[in-house]
Amino acid sequence: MSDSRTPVSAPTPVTPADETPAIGPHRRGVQFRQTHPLALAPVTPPPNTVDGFVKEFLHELNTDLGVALSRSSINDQYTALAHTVRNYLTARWLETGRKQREGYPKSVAYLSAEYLLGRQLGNNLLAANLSDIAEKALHSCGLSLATLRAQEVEPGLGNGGLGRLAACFIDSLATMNVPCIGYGIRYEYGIFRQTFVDGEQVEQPDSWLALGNPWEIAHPESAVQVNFGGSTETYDDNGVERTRWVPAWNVLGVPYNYMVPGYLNGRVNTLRLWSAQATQAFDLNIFNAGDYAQAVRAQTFAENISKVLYPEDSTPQGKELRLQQQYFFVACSLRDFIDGQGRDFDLRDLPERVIFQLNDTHPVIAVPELMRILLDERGLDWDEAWAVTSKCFAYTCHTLLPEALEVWSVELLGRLLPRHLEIIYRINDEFLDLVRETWPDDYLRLGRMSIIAEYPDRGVRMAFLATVAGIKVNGVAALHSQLLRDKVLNDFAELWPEKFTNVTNGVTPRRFMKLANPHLSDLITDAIGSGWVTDLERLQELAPLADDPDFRAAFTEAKHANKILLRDHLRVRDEIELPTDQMLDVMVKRLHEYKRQTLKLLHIVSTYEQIASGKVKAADITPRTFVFGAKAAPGYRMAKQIIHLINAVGSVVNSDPLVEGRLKIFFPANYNVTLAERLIPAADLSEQISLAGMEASGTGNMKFALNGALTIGTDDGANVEIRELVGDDNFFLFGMDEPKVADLGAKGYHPGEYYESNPQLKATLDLIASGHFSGGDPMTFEPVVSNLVHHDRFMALADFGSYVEAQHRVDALYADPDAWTRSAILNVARCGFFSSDRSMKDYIKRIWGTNPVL
Ligand code: NBG
Repeated sequence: MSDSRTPVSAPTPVTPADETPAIGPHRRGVQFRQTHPLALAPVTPPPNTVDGFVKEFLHELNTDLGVALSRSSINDQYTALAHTVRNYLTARWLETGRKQREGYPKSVAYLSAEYLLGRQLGNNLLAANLSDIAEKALHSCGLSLATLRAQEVEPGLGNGGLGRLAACFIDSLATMNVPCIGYGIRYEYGIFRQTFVDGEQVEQPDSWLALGNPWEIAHPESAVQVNFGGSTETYDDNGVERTRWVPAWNVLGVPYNYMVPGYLNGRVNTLRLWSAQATQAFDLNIFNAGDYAQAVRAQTFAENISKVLYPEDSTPQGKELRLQQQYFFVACSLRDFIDGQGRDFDLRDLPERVIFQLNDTHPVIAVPELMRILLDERGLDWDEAWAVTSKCFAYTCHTLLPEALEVWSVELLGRLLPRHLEIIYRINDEFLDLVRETWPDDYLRLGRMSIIAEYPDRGVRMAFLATVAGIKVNGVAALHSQLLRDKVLNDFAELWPEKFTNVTNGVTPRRFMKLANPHLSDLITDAIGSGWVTDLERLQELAPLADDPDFRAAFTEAKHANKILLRDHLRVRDEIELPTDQMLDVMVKRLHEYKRQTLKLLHIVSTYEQIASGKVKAADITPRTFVFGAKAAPGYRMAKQIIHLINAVGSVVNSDPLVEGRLKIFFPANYNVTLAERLIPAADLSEQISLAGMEASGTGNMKFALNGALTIGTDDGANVEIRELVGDDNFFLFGMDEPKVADLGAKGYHPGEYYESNPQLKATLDLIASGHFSGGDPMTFEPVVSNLVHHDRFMALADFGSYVEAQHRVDALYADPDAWTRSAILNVARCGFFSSDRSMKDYIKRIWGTNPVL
């Protein structure tokens, strides 16, 4: 036990020579005294008027970009506009920071390797209530806000739901006035840009920074050093044996700050993304000797760390560079947070200042990193360090697929982070002591629960480490949390039942309703006032209006207007001509077998086959437009073949006169947040058809329901809660539930039996197998068909019959527009629960404690 609290805080600063009390930042030793009245006054934003906005905009254009309006490019105008909006938010940002340092309220530090932010301009205008002023100001300069908005390249620093959730959460925390800092990685290349060549996915680099990024502010002077490799050694520290890490190499982490404005509340939180830089630009000796490439090798190597986002979703990528990325951003973030607490701060009080929320296992290496800081840098003993560390983290799990849980090989971890591996071993030893005490002689359990896996190779199970260290472990929907407790982390739940909790995901109504769907938003505001934007449960007040014919008509009109907007958008973006007078049936999400895009496709091909074979008259089917949007991980072959098949079916069906006016299939490439904002408000039917027990939550499902689409879905993830809230009459449920799936799996699943016994399913698969969609070549899609008929891990064939039957119910309801619209309105009215504001309240209540608020 260390008996003194002195060694814990950082070394005392050198006293300035003249002993005068310093004003201004101490951290870099800069001392200055303000005297000018303006320098002493609070920072103020530009005037909130059209003229004030124009002046600021022109100032940015002229002085920052150095161009006259008459000579400026659209990118100049967009950049100046972004800077202008930023300038309006700056005063609030500085004020938020000042208040933070004044009181040091407990903060949330959200650690996430991904943030799928979407475009910033519209959201920031909305948060600052500047949309109208900006529109008028630009108009008076002869410019259009819509054109400049279209110029923004969205920061695709995430793969899918997990990254988008992080973005929704930081929006909600700012809006709810909760001190939060988001930490992550500033990837130079985000999620790849998807294009199709002959229907096949081709990836292109996402050079989102090519035209500059007006939303970030770099602070190279505050770069943080991050070490890697080397070895550890012990030494004698006044009779105490201590360990230190002797690293072999290091890089710098340069912080880039982004504003995270709350909605109309004056708070602006920070998102801090780290960019890797070499500690030394190049080796001068080698350079002088003429080997230029070799001279910059170290630099290239270091900068690779934040070069590109791993495009994997729901399955981890066990690559060394990925572990480097994880440690890199976590080490920078912990250092940054701790340094920000001031010099005299005693790290033993850290749990009063922060909760580090671990967004999946990607940042879990933060646990041994904090231990290392406390033990090796601050001289705490093990028990003290663990007492602090085990109060600072909480872990959110986002998956159920066993193969998706990260395991790092001991060999790799030891090579890259030798001290961390030692610490992990010790954490595991102490933890296994506890397991032994609790269940003496239960060796199987010890093996099952050990943080270190022995098979197939020695590896560190990051989810277990997070569970052992976290104050809480949560799943992301009720069913998911229950399955975590009962299955994936069952031993841990027996040991610490109180550690496990649920927080159902949510989405931000600012971006996904107010910004994305102004038609519906205005209609809602006219009906119930504007309070719903920050208090989404108030949507309930819409429920009685489901029976009001005038409201229904207005609702239908808003949906139709959104279809027209989408049609216009896709016409330019993808040269697609979207029908606006029929059902729009949408499935957008990452391409993954468990999500079952193939099941959707089987339904489409089945409908087509029935017409093509004369079993059904084209005139008798409900006209539908199917839209897919999905990226496949570049190395995921089956997913890419499924994309190819969807496109192939689309090109045959779309050009077949037999189904003209009745069926269309579109697959706009490069589904992203920007496209989601256009598609979701226009959709009638939302496809949420994963195999029960596989989708942790889903958040697209919430966005669709809140925008007035009806869901056809399985009892999976948050679908379960959506259905419970909207009612069975307003949700098209189909398929096996999770216990049935488990039973069937245990009994032995034979997809061939479904193929043989369901003639419609057989005809459908046979049509694909015949080569009908591949120019007569039966081999092109043979792997997809044979995988379904012989393996079908996600039981698409087993659910096919029930799915088709549910689609008939969809058609029947759609045939009654009043009944359909009534249901759609009730979906909106009853889904207020799915606001990410509510998720944040649940985190505060169930995980973070009464603090942190205000
Ligand atoms: C995803 C799940 C989704 C869930 C999001 C956000 C990963 C690892 N998980 O179901 O697949 O909605 O996380 O929680 O990306």
